[in-house]
This record gives sequence, C-alpha cells and structure tokens, in this order.
Amino acid sequence: MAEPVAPRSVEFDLDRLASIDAHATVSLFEHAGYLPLPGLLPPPALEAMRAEVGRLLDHAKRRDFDMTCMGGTPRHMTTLGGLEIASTAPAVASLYRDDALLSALGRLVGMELRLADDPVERHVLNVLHRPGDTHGLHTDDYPIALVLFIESPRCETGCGHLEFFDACRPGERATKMHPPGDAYVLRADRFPHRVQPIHDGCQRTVLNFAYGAAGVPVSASPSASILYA
Ligand SMILES: O=C(O)CCC(=O)C(=O)O
Ligand SMILES: [Fe+2]
Repeated sequence: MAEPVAPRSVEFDLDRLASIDAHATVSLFEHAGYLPLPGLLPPPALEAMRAEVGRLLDHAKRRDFDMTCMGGTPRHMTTLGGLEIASTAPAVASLYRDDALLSALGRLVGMELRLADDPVERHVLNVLHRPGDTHGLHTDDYPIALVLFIESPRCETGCGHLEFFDACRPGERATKMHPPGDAYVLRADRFPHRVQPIHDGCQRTVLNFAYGAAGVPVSASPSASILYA
C-alpha cells in the first residue's frame, strides 16, 4: 500500500530577504511606499501554497458591490477572510505569524512589525476570476500589506496590475505586475491602491498579510468586515 504523502510545508525564501541591503530599501519604501519581493515563494512553496489556496476556494464568497466607505469604488471579486483561513489553512496562518518573516520584513521597511489585532484582516484571500473583476481603489486599515501572488494574468498591460497613488502627489500613479511566487510590500494605509480589472480568461489570486507597526495608529474602517466577514 502506498505511504501517505506528508504535506509539504510552505517556506518563504527568507535567505533572499536577508541578503537585501536594507539601507536602500528603507529609504525607497519611505519614499515610494512599495517594495517588490521577487521569488519570495520559491517553486516548491508556491506549489504547496496553491494546494492550500485550492482548499480555501471551496469556502470563499462572491462579492459584487460598491464600497461606500471608500468612495463607492467597485468590488467584483471572490474573497475569504482571516477567521476561515485560520481554521481551514493553518499553514497559511502560521506563515503569517512567523517571527523570522516579521523581522526580515521589518528590517527591509524600517519598521517594527506587529501582528494585526483584527483576526478577520490578518490574512485574506482575494480572487479575481471573472471578466472585469477588480478590487477598487482604497486604503487599508493596517500600515503594512504583504501581498503574495498565487496566480497572475500574463497580459502585459491593462489587466490585474497593482496601481497605487502617492497621497502627497496624487497625480503620480505607478502600475506593477507580479508573476506567481512574487510578492510586494505596500504602505497600504497611506498609498491609495487598486487592482485593474482583469481580462476574459485571466485569473489573479493573492493572499494579503496585514501587519501593524510600532508607533503607527491603525485606521478603523468598516471595509474589511464588509469584504471579508
Ligand atoms: O491584490 C492586490 O494586489 C492588493 C490587495 C489589497 O489591496 C488588499 O487586500 O487590501
Ligand atoms: Fe489594500
């Protein structure tokens, strides 16, 4: 009889993070509010994460509405909040609270990171899978968002890219695309951001890990409880 296959653990490439020069990233992050982390999920970790997310999808809920508290911007997406993720995919929840991850990320952004108090917001799943699906413009309650790419459209332009704006220079818009396995960190409470609508046949699946930071107040908005509860 075949041996049962032990679940492969999901491990970030923290050695890669440790090798990055933090002098450069701290000032870049302070100024630009964004830091790309290519290959944070190496191929075996991405594969294991896909399996975790596959199980989560059975529990995820379809959302189609305008978020009144964020200027009426659209939400057309399928989501799952932190409570269900913690009970269905404990590997994701333990990755979120990994001390080594928190200190490696904190070093790169120059902040002392803390777990989010709100268990709904800690780790959330966002899936864009129908034509035109979008996560409209908003800011997050917590200052730091670590967004991990599980699936991503291959279209070069105008499809599922992250767009963010500098609150001090609203005319300045940046767009970024990330292949599966990549991640980025965003100063998500200060830099308004959205995900461009996706094209027919494309899919974009991310996990967002939200963190607090020492000395930074958390803005309280009902948006997370509306989108993820
Ligand atoms: O999907 C993204 O790149 C952004 C996710 C996001 O803004 C959020 O979950 O608050
Ligand atoms: Fe966000």
